[in-house]
Order: sequence, then C-alpha cells, then structure tokens
Amino acid sequence: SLASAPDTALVMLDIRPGLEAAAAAPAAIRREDYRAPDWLVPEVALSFELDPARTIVKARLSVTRNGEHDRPLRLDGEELELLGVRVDGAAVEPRFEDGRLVVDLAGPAAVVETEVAILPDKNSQLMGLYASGGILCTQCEAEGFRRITFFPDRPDVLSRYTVRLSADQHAFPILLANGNPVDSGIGPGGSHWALWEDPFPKPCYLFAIVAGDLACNQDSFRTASGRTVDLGIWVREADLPKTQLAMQALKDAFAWDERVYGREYDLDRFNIVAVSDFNFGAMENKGLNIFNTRYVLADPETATDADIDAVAAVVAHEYFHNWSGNRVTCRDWFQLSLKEGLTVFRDQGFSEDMGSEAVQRIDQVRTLRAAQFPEDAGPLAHPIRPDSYMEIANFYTATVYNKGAEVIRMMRTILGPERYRKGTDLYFERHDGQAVTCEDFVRAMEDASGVDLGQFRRWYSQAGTPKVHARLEQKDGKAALHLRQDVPPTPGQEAKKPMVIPLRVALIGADSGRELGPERTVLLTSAEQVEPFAEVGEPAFLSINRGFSAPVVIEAERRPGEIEALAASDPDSFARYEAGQELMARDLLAAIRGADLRTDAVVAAVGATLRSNQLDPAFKADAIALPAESQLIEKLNRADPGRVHDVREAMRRAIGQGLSDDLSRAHMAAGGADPASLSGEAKGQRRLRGATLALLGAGDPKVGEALASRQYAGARTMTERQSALMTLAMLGGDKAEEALGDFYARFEDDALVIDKWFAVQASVPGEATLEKVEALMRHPAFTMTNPNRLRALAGNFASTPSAFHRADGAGYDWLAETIVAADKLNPQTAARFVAPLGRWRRIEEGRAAKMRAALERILREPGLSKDVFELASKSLG
Ligand code: 0A1
Ligand code: ZN
Repeated sequence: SLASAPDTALVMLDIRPGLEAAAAAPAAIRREDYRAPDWLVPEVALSFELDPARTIVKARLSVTRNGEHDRPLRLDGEELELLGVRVDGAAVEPRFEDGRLVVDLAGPAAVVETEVAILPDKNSQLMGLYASGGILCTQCEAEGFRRITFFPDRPDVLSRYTVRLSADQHAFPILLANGNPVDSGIGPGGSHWALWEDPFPKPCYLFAIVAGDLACNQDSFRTASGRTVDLGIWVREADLPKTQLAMQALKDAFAWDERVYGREYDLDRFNIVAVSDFNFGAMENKGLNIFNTRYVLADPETATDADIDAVAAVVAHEYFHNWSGNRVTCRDWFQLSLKEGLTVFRDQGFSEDMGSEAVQRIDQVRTLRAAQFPEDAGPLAHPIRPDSYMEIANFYTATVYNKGAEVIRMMRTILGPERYRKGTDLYFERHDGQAVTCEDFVRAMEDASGVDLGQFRRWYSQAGTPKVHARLEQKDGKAALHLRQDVPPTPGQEAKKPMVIPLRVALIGADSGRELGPERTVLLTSAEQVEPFAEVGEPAFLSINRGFSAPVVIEAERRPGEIEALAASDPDSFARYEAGQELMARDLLAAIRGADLRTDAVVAAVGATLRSNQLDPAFKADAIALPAESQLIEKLNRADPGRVHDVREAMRRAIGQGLSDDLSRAHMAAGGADPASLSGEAKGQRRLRGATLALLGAGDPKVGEALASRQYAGARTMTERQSALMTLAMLGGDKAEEALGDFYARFEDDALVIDKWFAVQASVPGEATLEKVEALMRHPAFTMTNPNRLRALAGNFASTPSAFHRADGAGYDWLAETIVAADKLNPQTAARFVAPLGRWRRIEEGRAAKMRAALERILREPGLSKDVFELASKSLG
C-alpha cells in the first residue's frame, strides 16, 4: 500500500507551479553515483514460519567488510516489523537512518541476525512475500527482497542461501525454494518443514520461495554432458492438463541453449510455479521460476495461437536468464538491459528457430513499433542504459527490453554469427559468478572479435529512434546510395552524435524484379554518407533495412511505382512486408492530412497478396493488415484520432468491398486448418481466417455478422472463437450481445478466458466504448487487485485510440481516476497505465489540453506512489 513508500527517503523539491498540495518529489538515483558495496554477505541463512496472516522471518547474515573503510553496515527494509537484532550473538539496540537499519561493526567480519514479522495477506503490491489464490509466493526483482527481511538489497551483493520453510501441512503441503531440497520433516501442531540450499551465489533479487497446495507436471531433461535434470511445473490440480505446452517449450529451451549458445543447465532441478496475481509476465528466480498463469496455462480451447506462442517464448526467456542474468548478473539496475536485452534477443532466436523466421521477425518489429517507438518519441524516452530513475520498476520498458534486444542483434549483424558466438562464450566465461555492466558485455564482444565497437556504444547512451533518409541515385549505369541520419532530441539529450547503423541493402531490378548483385550490409556511421554500387544494367529499386537490421525509421525517396513493385515482389519477405506497410501508410497519411483517399494501390496490393500461391498464410495475414491507428498517429503531428480512425476504416471498407471474392475464398480455404494442429501452417491459416473475416466485416457488416456468427458457433479453438467474437463486438448489436453472453457463460470459471471477455469489449473502437468499460468495472467479475484483469480492461481501453481519445476527454478522466485508485493497491501496475496520457504532444490541441489536465489531476492526489509520480510528472514535461 502507499503507506509503504519510505517517507524517510522522500526529499522535498521545489513546489511545481500550478499544483497545490504537490506530492513530495522522490530523489533521482543516478548511474554516475554508483559505489561498490561497503559490506559483502557471502552466506545467508533464512528461516520462515509461514502464515498468510503474519509470517516470521529470521535471517542470519555472515558479513565481511569490503575494502578499507569504517562505515557501518546499512540494511534496506520496507514494511517490516522488527522484532530483534543481534551481532555475533549479542542483542543490539536497532538504529535507523534514512529508512535503513544501521549496524555498527568493529572487525572485518560479523554475524548479524534479525527477526521480523511480515503480513502476506495485506500485501496488495505483489512485491515481497504475498498470497495469491491460497498460494504464498515471492517477487523480489527489483527491490522486493527488502520487504521480506533486512538486507543490502542491490544486485552486486551475491550470497549463498540456505532456506528453512515451515508451514501448516494441510494448507501448504508443498514447500519450494531456490536450489536443491536437502531435508524435510514434521513439526509441531500440524506443521511441516523443508530445508533448501542453493549452491550458486546469487543476488537477493533472484531469491524465491513458494508454499501451497500444488500439483506437479513432472518430467526430466538429459543434458549434453549426461546429467538428468528434474523438471517440475507446479499449478492448481485442476490446471495440470494445461501445462503440457509449457513443458514442451521448457525442454526445447534447454536443448536450444545447449545447441546455439553452448549453455547447459547447472542444478539438478528446475521448477516453475504459476500464480494468478503477478505484476509482470514471469520471473527467473534461480531454479524456481515464478510465472503469471497467463504464460504457463494453455490449450487450444482456451488460449489463442498467439497466447500459445507467448507461453513458449516466456518459458524460454526465463530459462535463458539462468545464464544471461543469473550466472552473470547486473552490477546495478542501470545495467538492466545487460540481462534483459540479451535475454529477449535469445528468446527471439529461439522463436525464430521453432517457427517461421520471417513471420517472427515481422511480429517482433510490430511489437517494437507499437510499444518502443512511441516511448522513444515521447516524454519518457530513455537510453537502453538509463542515466537516472526515481523508481526502477518504471524502467522495465520496451526500450530496455526490446530496443535492447535490437542492439544485441546489430552487434551480431556487424560481427557475423561466428564472432558473435565467440563473444558470448568469452562473456560467460570471463564473468561467470560476477555482477557486471553493459560495458563488460561490449568489451567481451570486442575482445573476442577484434572489432572496435567504440562508436557503436552510443546505442547504450543515446535515446531516440534515428531517422535515416535514403536516396538512390542512378546515372550512367552506376548507382549511389545517399544516406543521412538524424537522431531526434529526447529529454535531457538535446544534441546527438551519429550512430553506427547497419543497413542490409539490395538493389532490385525494376524490369527483371531480381536482385542486382548480392545483398550488402552498409554501415552508416556519419551524419551523411554516400555508398557507391557497382554497375547496374537496369533501373533499380531500393530494398533497405532488410530483416529490420537496425531499429530506425527509414525515409526513402521513392520513384513512381517503386513501393508497389517492392510490395509485390521483393525477394526478402520482411522487406516485402515493409514495402506493403509503407504503401498503406503513404495513402492513409495523405488522406488523413486532407487529400482524397486513394485506395486503388492498396486494394491491388492486398488482392495480389491474397491470390499469391507462393506466400504462406501467416505472412498473408500480416501483409494484409493496415498499420495500426497508434502508428499512424505517431507519424502525424497533432493528430485527430477520430479522423485517423475514420480514414483507416474507409480504407478497410474499400478493401473489404473491392476484394470480397478474394477475401471470401481465402477465408473459406483457411477454415480447413486442423484444429488440433499447432504447426506453423495451421496457425497461419487460423490467423488468415481471422484477418479476412475482419476485412469482410468492414466491407459489409451484414456479411461479416453472418460469417462471424457462424465461425463463433462452430469454433473449435480459442483462436477462431476470439477473432469471431472481436468481429461481432466491433459490429455491435444483438448478435454481439448473444456471443458475449455465451462466451461468459461458457468460460465463467476460467480467469484467463474471462480476461479476454473484458479485453474484447474494452478494445472496440469508438466513443461508446467508455460507457461499456465503466459498466464492466462494476461487473462482479471485475477486480482491481488482479493485474491481469485490470490490464484487460484499462490497458486495452487505453490502447484503442478512437475509444480512449474521446473528444470530450472523458476517456482521459476515467484513466486518471483508475490510475489513482489502482495506485493505492499496487503502484507498479498502476504506473503502467500512465504512458498513454503522456502522448499528448502528438494529439490535436483540444484533446492534448485535456490529457495534460488528467496528468495534473493524478499529480494532485495526496500520497501518490513514486512509481506513478515519476511517470506522471515526466509525462507533463
Ligand atoms: N526479470 C523478469 C521481469 C520481472 C521484473 C520485475 C518483476 O516484479 C514485479 C517481475 C518480473 C523478466 O524479464 O522476465
Ligand atoms: Zn527477462
């Protein structure tokens, strides 16, 4: 709760103009201020007497002085009831400074013991030890361990842990912790206990325990060196049948990391536990990953193909952290991208190898454009290695994660796969067991490859998405590519230096449609650069940033017919997709800016895609989707979201009407997918079936309604059911109500599916959605304490531009009130909804003023968390 914000750590800053009763501004923590820890803690013994109402935690820390100094030991602690402190066995009087417990120690080493009480049932922040559906579990990253016991809660203090758990045997028959189980027994009064040991030193953010009535899907994996690892996925008994896909993904991930990175698992046991209440997706605690149920439980009847793919990706992501994060961890939280950028890049590689590489890449780029580009272009822009923060939980961002992964990918592109692998080998070998920095990673890459990455390092320090202007000049049979880069200013960074931008480029013959010479990787390193190309015998078109080799915005000067030709036939499928998007954006943006809407080129391109015999269905589904409204808004200055929606709808209608035969044919053909199959082909067909249905509905609501009702009634998978429900919900009317009622009744007992029911209704475009959302908030199944449920409603509403950006500003007011209410329970989750209000610079003045007013309203709230305060105040900026 808010009472937990450590008041003592709050520093009063100046009163910001216009805000009475301003909250105290928390101080910023700066990367430059890093200092090594004064004391190390090589060994920790913890003992938990677990009780949801009141748990007793005894800690025994063996501490050693780090270097020559006479400073005391300072231990972080938050919402802990201190029951006693001992130093080398003798009780001492506790002393606090700046919210920390200060222990004076004379010699080079000591044993410090503390005893505290904590209240898991009252923990609605879901940080530290908390209760979720009868299970007791922990979340410590980034700074949750201090809510469990007094400790130097920073990632550069690595300790070996011994953990004793005791609890009521009936309510908590299963007791889990990191590492290996070493002993267990029966205690007094119906209790039992278990002793766990983790042989690997780890930072406290990787600590975890779980107690509950859990069933296990048990399996094993034989490692490359011949050891057997016991695998366990722990869930409520009734959910066991939904753990098979996660188990398969886990075994695939074990094998993939051995094959691709030469990394083997290091303990005899690997456990995953699923809990319903979780702030993020999942957590890589050593040997005991804790997951949001959403990323574990899946079967084709209750999860869409996209959900199923996400389960595999997150299972792999958390597993891969065992090396990129756990064996080699972060020195401080500014280095978060060291483990997150690298691990996302690794899970992307896994997904590319398990599915279709081109389709995976398109999805990755879509995510980046939807979540990271707006962040990089707005008031919350920060480098992948930030320079300062008020609340670190706010920096688990698309920039740190997804742009961070793009930065690793660029290094691999520049070094080539062999030297990249040498670099990761050297990194893991050199830094095993250490807490290190992004700089250490780049240096390992340099040392292993001999390539100088000096200028490349700017990707770590400069924020903002670079713009690359490209012009292909052709004269006398020769071609020259003129490039210019421009990195926009971002908060705190007015002037930028040129970046190193690897661009995969090919020239495509305008007549032959073939690649003229081999593809090249051009390294753009200066503000302006000219790249000569050898003799080209025919007029050429420019295929640039193929495979999205750099996370930049390309602005290419196009010749008449060039984009159309590339969209129809670029041999690189990613580039072909991109050309299609560029074509759609060109005509949509022109109309939004006031020209007559031109639909012929887009309709022709979509038609050709649908009719192609070469393209696979998943690619077709991606290629016929128009750029999202949010992406169009990003490209405009001062957009009217209503107009953006109307123009985009008009284009969808034109496609639906102009191509009704092609769409119907593709829709019917795609209906043949085997519902039991999760092959790329079957998933692709289901995706295409949904995409064609939506366009048919846009073209003719009557036809759309009939088809969607039929698809809903006959749905054998959640993929079909959800796309039909979404199409019906968008069309509105009795059929929609009927299907929504059926859906609710059918899945009433399945929380993850009911999240979809909320999400679909909150994602309906248009100004009427807000009333629906307000009503849903009063629905008995709605609760603010469950982050998945809150995200389903508030998150989806805020990312549906034509619903959120109501002209009267009521959408903003609703979101502000929701944030303020959620903040009282769970600041981390509440803070995640602030960013959409911060996009006001891109929106027309009338609405922008209302967005600012909503931010100011949030900031007037007394007792705001530092999570929400930081983002709301920066968003006004
Ligand atoms: N390290 C996790 C992300 C994570 C961060 C904080 C959390 O606590 C609220 C939970 C998870 C990952 O990258 O998956
Ligand atoms: Zn991660």
